[in-house]
Amino acid sequence: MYVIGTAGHVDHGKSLLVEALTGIDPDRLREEKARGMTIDLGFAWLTLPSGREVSIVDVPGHERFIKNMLAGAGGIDLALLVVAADDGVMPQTREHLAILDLLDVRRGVVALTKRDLVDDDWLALIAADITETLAGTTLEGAPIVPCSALTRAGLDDLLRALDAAVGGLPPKRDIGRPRLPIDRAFTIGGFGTVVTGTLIDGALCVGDEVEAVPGGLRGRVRGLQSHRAKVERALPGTRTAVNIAGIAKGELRRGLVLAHPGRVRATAVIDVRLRAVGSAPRSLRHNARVTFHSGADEAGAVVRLLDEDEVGAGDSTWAQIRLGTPVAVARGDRFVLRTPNDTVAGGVIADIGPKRHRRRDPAVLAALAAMLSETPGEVVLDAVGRRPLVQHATLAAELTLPRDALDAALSALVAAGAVHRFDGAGGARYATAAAADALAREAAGALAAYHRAHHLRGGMPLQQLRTRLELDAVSFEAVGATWSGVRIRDGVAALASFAPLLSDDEQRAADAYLASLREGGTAAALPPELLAYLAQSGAVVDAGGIVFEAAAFEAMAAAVRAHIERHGAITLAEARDLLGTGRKHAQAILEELDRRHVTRRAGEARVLR
Ligand SMILES: Nc1nc2c(ncn2[C@@H]2O[C@H](COP(=O)(O)OP(=O)(O)O)[C@@H](O)[C@H]2O)c(=O)[nH]1
Ligand SMILES: [Mg+2]
Repeated sequence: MYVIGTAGHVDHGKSLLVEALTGIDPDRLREEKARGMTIDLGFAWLTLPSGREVSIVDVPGHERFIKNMLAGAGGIDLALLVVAADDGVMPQTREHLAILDLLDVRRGVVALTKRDLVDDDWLALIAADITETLAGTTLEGAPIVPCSALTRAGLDDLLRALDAAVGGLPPKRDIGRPRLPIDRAFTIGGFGTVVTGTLIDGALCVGDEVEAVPGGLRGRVRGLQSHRAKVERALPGTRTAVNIAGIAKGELRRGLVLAHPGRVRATAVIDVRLRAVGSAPRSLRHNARVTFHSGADEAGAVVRLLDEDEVGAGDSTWAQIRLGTPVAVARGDRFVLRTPNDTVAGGVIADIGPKRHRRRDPAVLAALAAMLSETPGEVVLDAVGRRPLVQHATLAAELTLPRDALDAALSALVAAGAVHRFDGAGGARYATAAAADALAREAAGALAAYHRAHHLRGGMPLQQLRTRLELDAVSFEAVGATWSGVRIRDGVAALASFAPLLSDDEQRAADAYLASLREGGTAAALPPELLAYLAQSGAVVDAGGIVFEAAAFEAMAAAVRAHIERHGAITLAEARDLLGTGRKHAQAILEELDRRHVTRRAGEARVLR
């Protein structure tokens, strides 16, 4: 399915021609009918002689409504440039043509309409002028078809020319990531919220979860229509009306993009290749304030020229555009820049997640050129390298690459060793080899430092290491599992080569402590780290602050267990008598056995679990 968009000066006969071709009056607003002038976008459709069905978007020609024209032109495949034979090429003929050129609309047909108003000589003169005007634009050489919407003369020729042009269009891209730039949002009684737009980049199905970007409002596709007919699945290229459950109309507006949740993101900074229009009255300067138009959206913007101080008419350069409000765009999308009265420039988006660049930095300019060079490997490597670790879904949302091209590029990079893949919950994560090495090195360094500071501890708490590396829990687990030199066990990480080892002084203190425990004496307090080490290594049992030599504790535990087996239960007083200790020690032992799930309380006594 393809979309034809009208273009041309106000009053040149665009809307009447659409009605003559389709039987549908595209001027649907009361105000449009009253003023006899198109204000906002109009929509119609048509079956061509070949049997192909196409959509038509009719745009306003008046310069006051050029932003509506831009919203419509953002999604078209083919231009129907309408020129009134009596008037000839006029200012918005040129401006619309410049916009089509900047948007890279490469196919078109010129309808030289109102043919009934002029003679053959005049018609030839105007046709020659049009040919000259098209020269050097994407529509150079487009067929010019004299016709009249009033008398219907030439309309068959026009349909044939449109049919031939549509037949030469490339198939619509399907990268499995549908986007619907919204051009209308309204409510229908009993149905709720409906949005319309031209679906691109993938199919949308009834039942799909959707998100409006920017803003992130979520809903579900309750119904789909194309050309007033119900469909279960809308394909890329179709004019689509989406009935959404879960989002109120008031929360939606022209310019937002409907997509599957998380698959399309909004950005307020983009890097672009831009070209100043050939007829620009003055140069576009560094830091110029403009209005940015892309898809059906617009936003105030500042243009930072990265390689020049100004761009002259017809010249191209690299720029970073900073937007006043975020827009949902993708790499490769086209855009137009306007000042209040003029279309000044336009071009293609190279990057939707750039850093702030130093101006005139050759490395930045080379990287941008690579972004547009369409070699997926370089683009993917660059995108992976922007952060230590990235999820597959994030890459897919950032890059305008078909899913299989992204996967193929990732596999090739992984096979070549340039990118490391980490499997974990929620899908694979990727890091450049350099970033993966840096993470492993940082972990090893952090552990070595930790072992030096705490040579008696078994290792560094995982939480602490993870925070140090600035990784989320799932990423940390996926990456940590690949470190061969690191042991992760019982909530701590340690270098594989590390084992806690006592110094001579510590060994002496520990020996003295154990000896005094064995003799039943009250040992001098031990530094907590050393005591923890002795407990960890199994030499002592720390029963809630009362320390026993391990062998003594085990013997008393066995006695308690045997007593319960014989008598069914044991009380604190019985335990004290049995063990020949004070009440405090007996209590500590019983509570430790509770903690170890050997016993449990039953009233005043304890029984086996
Ligand atoms: N004589 C004549 N008048 C036309 C023709 N097409 C349109 N018009 C008239 O031109 C005026 C503007 O037409 P419209 O379709 O609204 O122009 P738009 O602003 O380009 O959409 C209207 O009064 C139409 O009736 C035509 O082929 N012949
Ligand atoms: Mg009109």
